[in-house]
Amino acid sequence: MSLSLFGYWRSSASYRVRIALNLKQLDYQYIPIHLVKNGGEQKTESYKRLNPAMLVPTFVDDDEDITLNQSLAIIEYLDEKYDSGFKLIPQHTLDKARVRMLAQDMACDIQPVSNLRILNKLKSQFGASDEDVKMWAKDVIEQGLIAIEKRLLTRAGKFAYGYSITLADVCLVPQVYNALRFNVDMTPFPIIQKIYNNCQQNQSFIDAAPENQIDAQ
Ligand SMILES: N[C@@H](CCC(=O)N[C@@H](CS)C(=O)NCC(=O)O)C(=O)O
Repeated sequence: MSLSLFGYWRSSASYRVRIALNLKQLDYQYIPIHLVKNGGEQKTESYKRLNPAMLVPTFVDDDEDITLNQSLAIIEYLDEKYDSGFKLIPQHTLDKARVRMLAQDMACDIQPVSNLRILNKLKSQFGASDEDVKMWAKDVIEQGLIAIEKRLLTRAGKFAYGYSITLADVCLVPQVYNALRFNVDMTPFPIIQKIYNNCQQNQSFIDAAPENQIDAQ
């Protein structure tokens, strides 16, 4: 088995897949793609062959000639294909939908709107300052977390959905990392904070953390 992940230390989508690979106890090679250096290595011809959307992450299984993009699709693939480690997607139809709902709150409604290329566009096309784009990202994250905190009230336990780690936690930890990066005040989000802290006790989350990657700056 020869698995690789092309990612960037601070990319929340790459962080999700690193957590999932660790929780599934899968060995993989991590190949850094610098999103800023030289205008962004995600825009090179060689990387575009792996992901025409010019985004990280990309997951590759050389033995099976598989290349996948989109962190949630990669994680669901890993969870279905490998029985090892944690089961990240519940079996029951409604549980599965609720876990995906939480995951998509973060991966579809928060992260894309505060992604690097959106922030760059706000600056280059609409004259936003560095301070403006930081406020934009902070606001988008805060609005998203307000909704998630309310959702978690009903079904969170030790983790985002009950008492075992799921895809929702795999998305929550990188999202909180981003919130902290943009100086979001986390005091209105006690449940999110509790889950974040519980996840941080797990070695798979620790090993996947941005500061523990070979390309961390
Ligand atoms: N929906 C995609 C999002 C991928 C994405 O937005 N990646 C960001 C880093 S988190 C990226 O590559 N940004 C580079 C850019 O904006 O140029 C996924 O979940 O994999």
